Amino acid sequence: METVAVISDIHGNRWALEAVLADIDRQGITSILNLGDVFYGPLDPAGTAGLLLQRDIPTVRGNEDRDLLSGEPDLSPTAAYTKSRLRDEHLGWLASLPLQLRIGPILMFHGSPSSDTDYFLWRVTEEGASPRLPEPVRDWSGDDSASLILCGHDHVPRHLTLRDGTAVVDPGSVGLPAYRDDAPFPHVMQAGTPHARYTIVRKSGSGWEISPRAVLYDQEAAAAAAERNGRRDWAGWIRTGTAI
Ligand SMILES: [Mn+2]
Repeated sequence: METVAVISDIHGNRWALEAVLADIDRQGITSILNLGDVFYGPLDPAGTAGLLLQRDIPTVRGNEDRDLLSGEPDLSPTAAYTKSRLRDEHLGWLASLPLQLRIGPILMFHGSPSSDTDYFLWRVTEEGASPRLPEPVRDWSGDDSASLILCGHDHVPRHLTLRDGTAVVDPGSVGLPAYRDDAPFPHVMQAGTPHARYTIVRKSGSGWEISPRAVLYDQEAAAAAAERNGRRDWAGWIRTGTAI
């Protein structure tokens, strides 16, 4: 696996996923890794499943994937919508996903090594989110032999090189470029543009070459779906890539 396309946080945005897969195919890249949060959202979960499950893509499970499986009687309206659109085979596929995967020198997880709801590369305080520096990240990664660590969940493309040379890559979000959240404190995460994001990682002699991609797609179609499903907040985030 010399060259790999890393995707994450599709969140049911079939329009964005279609554009990203076309961009990956155009470049002749055949290895894709997926960091989870695949279907949850007021968009097109079944269309997303249709596109994704026909390919054999190693995938880890995200927190929103877990919530869809929880059998929780009080699902949020958006989770209930998502679940109602998915077939048993889609939910079965979600249930089969591991929380972490190790593929050769690559370690992948959705949030952090210990939780699918941690941000690995961001710290959230009363003041909002701020980027973590390399050393705390190294201490937390807990795996000294991986030379490439892949993480998602925060929807903002970012990469770090740790002191021992380990590359940490967060590809950002394919389908939701910005959002607001209340836990553990109110904060905003935003990529700043509406593009569908993913990252190409290439093994080179001395390390990993990292190429973030920002792909144009029909974000208006996705935003309109969010509005039809009662989520004007999602529509705005999708249209602008900001959540202020
Ligand atoms: Mn997540």
